[in-house]
Amino acid sequence: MTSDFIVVANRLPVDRVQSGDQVEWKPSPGGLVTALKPVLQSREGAWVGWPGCIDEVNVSEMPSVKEAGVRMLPVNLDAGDHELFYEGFSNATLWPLYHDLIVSPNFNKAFWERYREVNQRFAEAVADEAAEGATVWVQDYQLHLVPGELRSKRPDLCIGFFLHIPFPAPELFRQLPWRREILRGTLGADVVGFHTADGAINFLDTLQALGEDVSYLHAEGEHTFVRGARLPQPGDIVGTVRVEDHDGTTREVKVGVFPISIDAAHVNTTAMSPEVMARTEKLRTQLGNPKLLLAGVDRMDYTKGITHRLETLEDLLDSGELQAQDVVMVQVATPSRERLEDYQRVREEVERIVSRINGNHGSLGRPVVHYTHAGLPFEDITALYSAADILLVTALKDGMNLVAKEYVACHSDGSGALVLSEFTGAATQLTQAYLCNPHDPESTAAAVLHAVNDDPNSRRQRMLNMWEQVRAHDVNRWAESFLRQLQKVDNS
Ligand code: ADQ
Repeated sequence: MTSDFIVVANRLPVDRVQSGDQVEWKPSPGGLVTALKPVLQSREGAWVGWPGCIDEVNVSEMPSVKEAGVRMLPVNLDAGDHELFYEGFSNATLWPLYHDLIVSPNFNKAFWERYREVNQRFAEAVADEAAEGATVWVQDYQLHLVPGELRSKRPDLCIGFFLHIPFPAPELFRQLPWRREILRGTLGADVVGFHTADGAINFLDTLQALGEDVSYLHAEGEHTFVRGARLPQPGDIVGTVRVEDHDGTTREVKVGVFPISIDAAHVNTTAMSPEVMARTEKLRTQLGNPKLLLAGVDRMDYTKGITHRLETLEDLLDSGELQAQDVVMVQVATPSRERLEDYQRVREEVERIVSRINGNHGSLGRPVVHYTHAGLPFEDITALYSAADILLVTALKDGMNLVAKEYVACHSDGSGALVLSEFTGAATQLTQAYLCNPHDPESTAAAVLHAVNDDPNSRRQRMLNMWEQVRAHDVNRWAESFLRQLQKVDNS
């Protein structure tokens, strides 16, 4: 029992790179680890998570604090855990259910049972590590049961839970056969956080529908939250839930809105560095210096609406509203969850549309769409953001979407334009984007044409306003606002 502050997430923020017999660990520089490093370092901190491989890894094999900047504690998953807990319950049940059933969730008892077991394992690892009265911050949908498990093992802990993906409307969530267990597990936390007010309210409404004692702090009348009456601000608590623990004691759980963000200064500095600026120039030249460069950057996931945006481009080319000789689009899609059928299907569909557009509108040596199914180094991603005249974020549903914020951070000079789906958490903050409904092809086409034809001053002002928003609400502010709420809790 040594750590005063523990982050627990499905993945550790390091990648294991094996070349021959040599194993090396590389820190994976995500926003989350950047934001949490100062807290982890200033309080005896640790990060508990899966090291990303199915071989058994010992603590002694993990990179030292000096190398990784953070103390890493591995929770091992075997091939069966990976299939049933990670690919199964996390990504074939909860992921589609929480993203409004874009594909059908697989309700499978074997998935659920393994999810429960693996969550118990994560909770045990944390319970063994946490010092008396420590703060534990549990991340995301893979670990819904960890707060509840921890609460029963270690009532002295102060526990936070943050969901990185949307929380669906009660009518959808209630389909889940294990809905009560998931809710009860989550309510083991003292503070439960969502990106948006809709997520927080959906969670509270679901609890109320299932008979929990819920009160909404910004209520106009008892138990009614008037949506839009007063938009909750980042860091606001939207409601509380009174819960009774196994030992008969009652507690209050606070439910709040904490929109995540990026390390805006770091992304901006990267984009402005001479190396990345040179790469940006080179990229535009390689692409033939088109009049209009469009870009899409995503994980290959059916929630991201990649096929929808490609079809919009195709419509605009077919109708002659955009001319093939003027336009180039770059679509970069990182491989993701490749063993799942729905992911294979979306990849095939994306590739079919790309080749149809190039077949109909490209010419030899001059494709309209440049597509790669690969993860790129962050410097290349920032060069692409900087080069692109318009970034297309057309997610059908997305908790936040950090890509939109990264793009804005690369355009602090007011260049560029962002076409952004209304169904992203980012749209609640980046209200100056050219917003679209990706389910409606005409709406997306209109947003693209608006961005192209807008008065340059108005377009510039939109981007400058969004940069102000992203700069002021960076990932540090997100972490601080959540931890501030958690620090107010006293379980002693
Ligand atoms: P994701 O669904 O993974 O995250 P997003 O927020 O857009 O989506 O983050 C993707 C990250 O991956 C970005 O930092 C981006 O730069 C990087 N990336 C994307 N494509 C890449 C490529 N081809 N090569 C290299 N890097 C690439 C989940 C939720 C989101 C929520 C985040 C954080 O689904 O809604 O915003 O968590 O809470």
